[in-house]
Amino acid sequence: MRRTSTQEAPGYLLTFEGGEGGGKGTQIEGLVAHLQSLGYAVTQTREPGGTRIGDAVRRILLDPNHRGMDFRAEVLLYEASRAQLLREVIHPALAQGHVVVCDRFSDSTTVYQGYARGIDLEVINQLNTIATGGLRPDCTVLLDLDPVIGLQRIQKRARLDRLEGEALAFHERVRHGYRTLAAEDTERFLVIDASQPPDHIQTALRTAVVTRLCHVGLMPPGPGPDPRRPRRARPEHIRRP
Ligand code: ATM
Repeated sequence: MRRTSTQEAPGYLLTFEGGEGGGKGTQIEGLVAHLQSLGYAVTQTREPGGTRIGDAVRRILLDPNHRGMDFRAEVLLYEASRAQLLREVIHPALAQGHVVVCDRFSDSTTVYQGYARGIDLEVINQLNTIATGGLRPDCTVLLDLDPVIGLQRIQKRARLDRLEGEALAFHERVRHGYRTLAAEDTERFLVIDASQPPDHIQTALRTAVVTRLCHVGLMPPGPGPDPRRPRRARPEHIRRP
């Protein structure tokens, strides 16, 4: 049985969310490889960024020299990157029936600019709707972690970006925001305790995601072609097994 959500396209939008140091990148890489090995056509992307224009916006947003950025400028830049990503990557991939795995989406704006910065949540909802045209993820994985642990993990990095350098209280509000959203929409959110060992998380994630895909009628298509066989080049953001 296919889902009856607002989306008409045959694909599936899976987003990843969470605060700093939760291991999103590692978990996404492992899950994408697994889904591809099962024969799913997967498009992997991220926010902010994922397009040439979006990557340029990302550099502006995360530059630690831009500490004086106005909150309204910040939120509009995130939405600008999102609108471009939908047009260039997400809509075309969903139309082709891909599983789109996106590292962050509109929930990040609700949480970082809404809950953490304090911009009115109704305004954020309106801006999100303008950028997404109302498209909502089919499933959102929340890697939930105490920010004290998350920030300890990222302190080892040589240079922190503009948002990573925010005070602990900011990151506490981020966590509270995510947990609130997840509690309000238990059907969409898959909350995972990110303090567990990464391989435990990956095992649970694979099972939960494939179960959800099957639930909407997207059964594993079967192993993909032999990876050693030469294939026609595809645009970088469109990955198929
Ligand atoms: P990653 O670190 O996950 O690549 O995300 C970049 C930062 O952008 C992240 N910050 N920290 N710390 C979260 C932030 N962000 C927002 O504040 N609002 C948004 O809408 C998005 C997509 C990301």
